[in-house]
Amino acid sequence: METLRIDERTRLLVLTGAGVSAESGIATFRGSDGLWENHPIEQVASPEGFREDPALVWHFYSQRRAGAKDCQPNAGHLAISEWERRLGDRFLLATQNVDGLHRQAGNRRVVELHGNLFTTRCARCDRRPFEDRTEYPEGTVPRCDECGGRLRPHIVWFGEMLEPEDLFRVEQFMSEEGRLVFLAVGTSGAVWPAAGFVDEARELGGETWLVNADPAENGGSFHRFVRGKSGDVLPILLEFT
Ligand code: BV8
Ligand code: ZN
Repeated sequence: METLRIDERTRLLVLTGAGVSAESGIATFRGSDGLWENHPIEQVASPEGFREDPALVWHFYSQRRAGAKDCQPNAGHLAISEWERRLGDRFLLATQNVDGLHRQAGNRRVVELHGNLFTTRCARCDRRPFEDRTEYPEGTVPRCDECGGRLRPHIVWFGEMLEPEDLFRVEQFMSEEGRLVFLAVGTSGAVWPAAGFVDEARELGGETWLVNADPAENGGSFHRFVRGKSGDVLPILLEFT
């Protein structure tokens, strides 16, 4: 396997997707061929879906909270956390995952591009999003105790913009001085704008790597592709950096 070289000028940007959490027992999106209880995920994870049937959407997220709450980080998460420990501010992690496992594995320089499963906010007033691990019983739509509006998961749904400051933080990191290495792990490269990061990294002269169990939709954009499970491959890459 080619070696991922990291020297004192290297700045490592890691992007993760659902594949990194698969070995922790969390289902990927493509694995369930994009369906949840016969609903296309793009439909349930959307503002339209929430307007149409908020109880169904809360049932979907309550089930995912139940499924994720006892999961532990795996060897892939731990390798990514070790890279942060070694590189400090020459490391940044952008994750598409909402399961919180990277923080549990020790990462602190994390941008949760698509939000967090265990955080809830009010769909009406601008009270701060708050930690909420509640698995709401089927049929309930929790209400805001400040304005009476509907509560919603603090998740970026399909058709919703990502937080501008999150995207800015990733762009800023990519464009700073040094030798940029971009490593995408466990992502099918299907969802934008995260799927476009590899193109930006290349334009900035970065060396781009993909570690994934299968070929990805944007796989052709990467200089290197290492096919395999992140829990197996990342510890080996780490050992040689
Ligand atoms: C936006 C929160 C501006 C939800 C998520 C064209 C038409 C229509 C829409 C669009 C379009 N072009 C762009 C868009 C917009 C859309 C999009 O990209 N759609 C896609 C489907 C075409 N993007 C958006 O809407 C984004 N917002 O663009 O705003 C805008 C506004 C209005 C209109 C247009 C544009 C918002 C995107 C965020 C959506 N929210 N998550 C939730 O989680 O409940 S995305 C969600 O799906 C996940 O967060 C995750 O990011 C994504 C699934 O992707 P992956 O993480 O890659 O997971 P996946 O299962 O796909 O792949 C796993 C991979 O791992 C596989 O390849 C597998 O081989 C591999 N694997 C498995 N096991 C392992 C492994 N690899 C290694 N080791 C293993 N063990
Ligand atoms: Zn409110």
